[in-house]
Amino acid sequence: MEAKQAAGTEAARYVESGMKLGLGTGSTVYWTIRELGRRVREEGLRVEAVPTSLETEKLARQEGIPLIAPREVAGRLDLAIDGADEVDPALRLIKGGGGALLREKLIAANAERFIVTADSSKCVEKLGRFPLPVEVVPFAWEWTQRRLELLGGTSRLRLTKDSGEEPYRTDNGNYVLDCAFGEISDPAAMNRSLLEIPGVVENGLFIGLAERAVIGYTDGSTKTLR
Ligand code: ABF
Repeated sequence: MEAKQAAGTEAARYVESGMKLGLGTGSTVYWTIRELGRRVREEGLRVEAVPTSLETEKLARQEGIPLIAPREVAGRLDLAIDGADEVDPALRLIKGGGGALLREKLIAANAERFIVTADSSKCVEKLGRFPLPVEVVPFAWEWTQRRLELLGGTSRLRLTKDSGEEPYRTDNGNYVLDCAFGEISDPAAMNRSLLEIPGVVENGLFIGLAERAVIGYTDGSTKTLR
């Protein structure tokens, strides 16, 4: 069993019948969704889920996992499970490589518990080796980019994979600037600075949201960081 499958499958163990879930995006949480689908079909697991992306919505439907809209969740979600691009020892994350960071942060912030699942290559001592995704409105994005780069780095407008020229659009119709800031010494401060820039909608720094991380290794073993 490879590392992503081990981590994603293990993360599904935290799900109990009756839960309202937030289901994330990416190739690790893919295995969480597959395992939940198996439990729904074979064990009668009763859950309802809010997907964080159109990609996850499609996969969850295929797996027979009942889906609900955010407005159908009276209070907070019971549990959100999602992947990450980087995880530091304090469980601070960089997310958004998959472009779903805004909905992912909304769901993680509105869940009683948020568990992140990743293969061990995502574990870092300091965040920032992975370019930080920042979601920006398309209007005057070049002005926003200039303000972002004053924080000390370079950034690139994310393009669609196929065309290579068209700007990538998030599910919310926005652009993504991938920002190479280098090592981020104070992620919380960086998060605040980014959110003060007009035109920035959200960024991929998840601070103080994850309560544990399920990490998978190439030998199929997993470890839980708290
Ligand atoms: C998603 O999971 C994104 O935030 C992040 O980019 C991705 C991690 O990718 P993967 O699990 O495919 O390695 O939530």
